[in-house]
Amino acid sequence: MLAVHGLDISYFTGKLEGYLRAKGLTYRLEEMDSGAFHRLARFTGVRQMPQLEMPDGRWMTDTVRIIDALEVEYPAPTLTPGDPACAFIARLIEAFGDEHLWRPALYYRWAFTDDARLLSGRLASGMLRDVAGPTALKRQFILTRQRMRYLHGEGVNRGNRLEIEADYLRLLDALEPVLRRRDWVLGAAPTRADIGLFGPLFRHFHCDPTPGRIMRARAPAVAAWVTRLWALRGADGVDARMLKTIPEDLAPLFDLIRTRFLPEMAANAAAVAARAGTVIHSIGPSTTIRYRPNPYRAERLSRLQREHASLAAPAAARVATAFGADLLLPSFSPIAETRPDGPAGGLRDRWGRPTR
Ligand SMILES: N[C@@H](CCC(=O)N[C@@H](CS)C(=O)NCC(=O)O)C(=O)O
Repeated sequence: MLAVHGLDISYFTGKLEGYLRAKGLTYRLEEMDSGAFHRLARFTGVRQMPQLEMPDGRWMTDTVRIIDALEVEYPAPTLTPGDPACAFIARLIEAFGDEHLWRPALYYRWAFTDDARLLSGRLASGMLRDVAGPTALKRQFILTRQRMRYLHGEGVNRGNRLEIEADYLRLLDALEPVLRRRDWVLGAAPTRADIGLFGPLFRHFHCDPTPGRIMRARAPAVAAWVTRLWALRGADGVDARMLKTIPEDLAPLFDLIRTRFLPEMAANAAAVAARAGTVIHSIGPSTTIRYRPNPYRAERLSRLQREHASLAAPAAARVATAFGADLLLPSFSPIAETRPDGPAGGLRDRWGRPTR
């Protein structure tokens, strides 16, 4: 049986669980403690969760690479649309879910008292169960670490927090009418677009107290979609291969991707390429965000660019029409993949930075 090593409050563990449920693949969740977090990284070269243990003893990490591999190893039901334009859009929405929604998801978890108290308690008794010491101290350690890394470290401050909240509220407003009309983001079958959005929308926005309250009041159809995806045991006879058209009602979501996500990905990639110390990016009228460049994200944009470049002209034209722009991806020199597939290239962290 597949074993997912992670936590039941983790964004990317939730994304992988959603994917396995949509595929109808049986798995068990092994709750990581801090020792396992360090130990298991030796199998894959990346210190992060989830780490996936395959029945034949192989280890994999990075949900994008895992899903790429499992889509080949377990082809049915597929979550990859047969139509190349739809397949590209699904991957783009997945990347938006993975990378752009990370900041608002972490912000809602660690900036609000109720959420931070609940989740620091969960991490103290779960992830840090193998560390000796009083729970109150462990909780304080977690609170300080997470706020440093995921508020300060992701560039959140009092001046830009409303823009970060807007990312969540606009997402709900973009998805609510779509999910009132149909079950899945791209049509009658779940795809990687649903899976990518599921990480933040399930584990953070749906389950954490503050964004959960907002979701229930503002976007009940999104809340229903979260539980619909969680309840899947295989795609129930529907298959993404049937999806052939890019739905027009996704325009508000594409707008967020075009105006909020891709420009920031490009600014980050330019900073990585220039070996700059800081990304400085404008995210609203007189609102900027500053943070340390993220090499993993730069690679992710390169990957999207390569996939976009490999589309045949008619598919690329349909993608351009859907996005209302000729140029989907900002142009800059693609960054070569530097992340190792295994531990041979040394240990890295979730940002793609070398670590020990
Ligand atoms: N790109 C990775 C991201 C995985 C990731 O960021 N996982 C988070 C938990 S949801 C993590 O391991 N954080 C480690 C830390 O906080 O140091 C994927 O797709 O799996």
